[in-house]
Amino acid sequence: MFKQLLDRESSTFTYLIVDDQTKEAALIDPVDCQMEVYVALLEELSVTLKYALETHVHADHVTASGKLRQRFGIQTAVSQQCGATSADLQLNDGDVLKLGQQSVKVIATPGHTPGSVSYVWQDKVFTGDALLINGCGRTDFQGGDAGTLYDSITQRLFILPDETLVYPAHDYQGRWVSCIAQEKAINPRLSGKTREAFIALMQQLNLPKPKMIDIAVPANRKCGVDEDTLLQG
Ligand SMILES: N[C@@H](CCC(=O)N[C@@H](CS)C(=O)NCC(=O)O)C(=O)O
Ligand SMILES: [Fe+2]
Repeated sequence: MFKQLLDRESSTFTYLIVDDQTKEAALIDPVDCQMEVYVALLEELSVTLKYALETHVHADHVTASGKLRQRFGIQTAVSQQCGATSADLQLNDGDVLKLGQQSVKVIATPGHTPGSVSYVWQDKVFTGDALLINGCGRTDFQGGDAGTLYDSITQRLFILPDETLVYPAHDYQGRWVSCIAQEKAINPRLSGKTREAFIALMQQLNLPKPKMIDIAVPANRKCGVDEDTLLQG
């Protein structure tokens, strides 16, 4: 079972993945203000949430992972490189998380942030802000590095089977899904671009800072909840 959910405020996708045998589930990149949507969905589907998996410490919204932990006793997971020490699982490249007999594999895809990871499950890859549809995450804050992102995309993601479905953390233009072959062929940031050309392009983006960055980054290092609340929770 698989659901793609959208938080319209931040254009963030959240994914629910479920092992049909055991009904164990994980939410990838849950958003704080959508908490009640998740609670209702989990109940409706009669699934048991086991993990909240972050693709990175987000700059544009607060995660629901800490609230989900308080409510369901789940484990929160994020890359060890993120400095989010309150997360239960500190992930590294190659780690495998189990939902029943099914595996969710962690691939380190740094560059948007040093702790950005992608998750591979079945025929899908959840790329966070490493690879977006027809784009990629910006590299101008949170320790971002364009050369590193180019290497992650070309050496870690573009080696996946062409038909692998690409599910990003955001889309700002109403798109929902892509695949590796499509991104290799037509992603304007990457298709036919050398590493140097990609770095030059990323340096010229001049994007405005995300509105929530000063609130979201420190909150997300603590799974989106105040530590005191967490202790009481
Ligand atoms: N307008 C959005 C900007 C969000 C933003 O900068 N998103 C980051 C991901 S955290 C990004 O990499 N965007 C890529 C892009 O806009 O091309 C906000 O204020 O939240
Ligand atoms: Fe991001």
